[in-house]
Amino acid sequence: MPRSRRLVWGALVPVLATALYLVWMQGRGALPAGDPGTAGLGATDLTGADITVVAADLFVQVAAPARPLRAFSTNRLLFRVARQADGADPVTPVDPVVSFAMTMPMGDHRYALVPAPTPGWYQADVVLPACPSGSRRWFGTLEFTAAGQPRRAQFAFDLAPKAP
Ligand SMILES: [Cu+2]
Repeated sequence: MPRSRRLVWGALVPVLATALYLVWMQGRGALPAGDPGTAGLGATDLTGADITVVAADLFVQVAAPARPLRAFSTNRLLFRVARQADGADPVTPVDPVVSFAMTMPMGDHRYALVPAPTPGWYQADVVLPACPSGSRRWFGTLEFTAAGQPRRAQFAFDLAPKAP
């Protein structure tokens, strides 16, 4: 390999390794969250950090004021819709409903969102069962209408056991 190419690779490999590590840590929710809802742009795992989920041309901030999310407990989830990734230019979602499912049938879990005390945010107090299989992985789907168009944003999280 020519010396110049070795130099290029020598410079690129640490950068790529660092970027992959950061993406991996972000995915694990191990990195500290900055502004609520904007730290995890593009991430879909709510387990360890608040996230911003892309919904077509809109962005949905999803926040959990209290963690861990637990089975058979009231878990408050907060949602905010905006045209910008940083939460600027908020959008009022029409008829927002969040529903929850696992990979196996777990019953119907749907919540109509209500306005939260903080303007621009909508909330649901969610109670979900523990899975008999032992799996903790749940999938959330937020559906709403904006500008006459149906929108959908999806995310996932692990549900911790009920507090002892
Ligand atoms: Cu299940």
